[in-house]
Amino acid sequence: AEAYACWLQYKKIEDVKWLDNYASYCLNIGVVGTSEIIHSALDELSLAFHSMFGKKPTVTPHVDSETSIIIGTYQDMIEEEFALETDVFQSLNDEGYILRTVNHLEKNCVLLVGKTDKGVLYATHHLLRLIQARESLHQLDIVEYPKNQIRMLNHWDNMDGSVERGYSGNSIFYENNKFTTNLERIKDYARLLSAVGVNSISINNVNVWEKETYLITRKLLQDVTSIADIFRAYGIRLFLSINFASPMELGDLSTADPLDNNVKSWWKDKVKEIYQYIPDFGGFIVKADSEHRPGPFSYGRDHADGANMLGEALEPFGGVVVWRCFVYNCMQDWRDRSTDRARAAYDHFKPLDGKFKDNVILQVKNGPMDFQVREPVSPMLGAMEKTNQIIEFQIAQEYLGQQKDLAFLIPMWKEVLDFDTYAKGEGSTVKKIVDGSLYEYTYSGIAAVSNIGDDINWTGNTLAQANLFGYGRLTWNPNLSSEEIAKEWVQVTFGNDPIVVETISTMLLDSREIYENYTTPLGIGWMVNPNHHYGPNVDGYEYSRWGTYHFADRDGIGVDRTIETGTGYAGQYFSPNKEMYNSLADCPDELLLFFHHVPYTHRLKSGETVIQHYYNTHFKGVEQVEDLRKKWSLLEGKIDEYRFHNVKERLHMQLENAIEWRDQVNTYFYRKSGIPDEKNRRIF
Ligand code: BDP
Repeated sequence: AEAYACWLQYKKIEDVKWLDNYASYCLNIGVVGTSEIIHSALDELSLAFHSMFGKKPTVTPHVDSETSIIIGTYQDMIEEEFALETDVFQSLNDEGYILRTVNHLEKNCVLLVGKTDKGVLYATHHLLRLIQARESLHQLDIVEYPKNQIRMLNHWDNMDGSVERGYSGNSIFYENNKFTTNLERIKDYARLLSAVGVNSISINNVNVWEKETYLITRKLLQDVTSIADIFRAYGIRLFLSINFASPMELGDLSTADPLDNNVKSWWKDKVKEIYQYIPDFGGFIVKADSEHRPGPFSYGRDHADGANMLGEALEPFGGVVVWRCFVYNCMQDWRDRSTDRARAAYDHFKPLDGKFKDNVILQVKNGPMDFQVREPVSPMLGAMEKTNQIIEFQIAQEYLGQQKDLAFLIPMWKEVLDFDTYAKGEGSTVKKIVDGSLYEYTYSGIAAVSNIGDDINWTGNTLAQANLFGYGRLTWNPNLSSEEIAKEWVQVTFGNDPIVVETISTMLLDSREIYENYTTPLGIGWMVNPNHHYGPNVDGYEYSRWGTYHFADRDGIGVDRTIETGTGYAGQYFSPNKEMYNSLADCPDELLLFFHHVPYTHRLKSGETVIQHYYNTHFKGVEQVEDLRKKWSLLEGKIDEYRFHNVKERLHMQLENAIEWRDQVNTYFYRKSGIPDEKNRRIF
């Protein structure tokens, strides 16, 4: 039960001091106004209070002298009665809220007012987090609103029930090429997501295969509608990934050319039909001309032609097109060094800036390659002044240990969001680009590939729940620190025992660096097994068509992406990042091999040589995993058995994986270079 509940534990409160503090507020709810979303908020409160205080709260559709929590939207509240400041609400966006302790009818009450009903729902969850973290309610004075407009999850679920890059069982949406009948689980998912502020979701893989192409047909739209209804009650808008070739695969057309009039009207009719089912449908996610998916290139058209055609169809209904920028040649010849996959998105899209319709949003992966443990920030971010952008993260740990190994991703995402692109001079951070403020985008925000499946604990490794939770929290407010998010998550998930909070927080916060240590430090990436991407295989992709090379030979390693002698990729950045990455002397150690090919004996800023750094980090990484295991074992008895054993087992797998990485990587580079470890440790 604990594993399934994630951050909605609502454990019974035993401590009398806290019970008194909370019970004085929580047993009498007065609601002003109503809506489906407010209903969800009330359900959550009732459930939580019942579970924490052992007593169901009374809910009345008005406020009276008994009321201890007052709930409603700004619109429905009487400003004077509750001393609401008009200017505060004017400054909030639609999802904002205030949470305040007030004196009403000579009684202390918690006032919970949303700018709209969505704000009410988010305020509710805020209150429940406070209680679960044992914060006092006596003097609340909180004004909150999300910093990012679109806060989306992308599912890579297929209708056969599999999940592309899924590490937690099968899809919760589909089984055997049909929609699931377990709608209760989808509702629980919606609850979890709304608790951390996610407001958009796409429910099928970006690779739209045959079955999923049919999601936009009458046969399946009824089922899609049922799912959309569930999410709507939690403030979440539904999107679908579409197949660009749908007019051919579903219609009788012989082309999907975006400039063809029949194609245009086919999409217009299709969109109209979808909105008859789902009036607030979000729009389409499109992976086009990428990894063998169809797109406008087949017709000699560009991405703007393709995206705008769909944008035109969605426009009358307020829908948007989320067009992915993960476009590159996945069939390149490894013998030909003239192309660089890292350059691809920028090369394709930069020339199109200004050509996209206003309801088209480009979705850009955080790095130029593909979700490696360390990549520079994509130079696309900041490069498109006139085109709406959202960033794409991957919560699913495809390249980060697949939810067997521990990797808390918040610190990595924070690095990205805090990165200064210098696009409009100093201070042009990625977070200002994706929150829309730098270029005043109409649409902006953050999307991420979800990491959940139908495993009992949703995420395979229970500690991977922290990434989904943290994604939501960070997307809501990118200024939260990794430490705050980690602590908050542990508290709502495992309770408030200081040893538990401290131990798990530390484990989380160190984990990404540990993973990097035993895998691919210095920004090199891709030494994984082909296809499934788990475990080491140093040359696994070295002679393949995917464009992911490390160029290790007997003398050195790294990809020369400099302007003078390399692929020129460094030139895609604004100054001074361009010069920094381009210069061997100035390039930060952690990205050195992403930008430069250097001899093994090259000295890092730390003073170590590259080869010695590799040996050191790989030995250290394994020791650190052993230490993680020790830390976890001390928690035995402090958390429930199921979750304790789940993580214990995963840490064991992680140790085996780390040892394999250490031994393969160290041996490989020792054999290539012939340079021994200075400390004479065992290399095979
Ligand atoms: C890669 C995945 C692949 C996805 C692709 C994408 O390996 O399964 O389809 O990204 O983002 O990371 O489209």
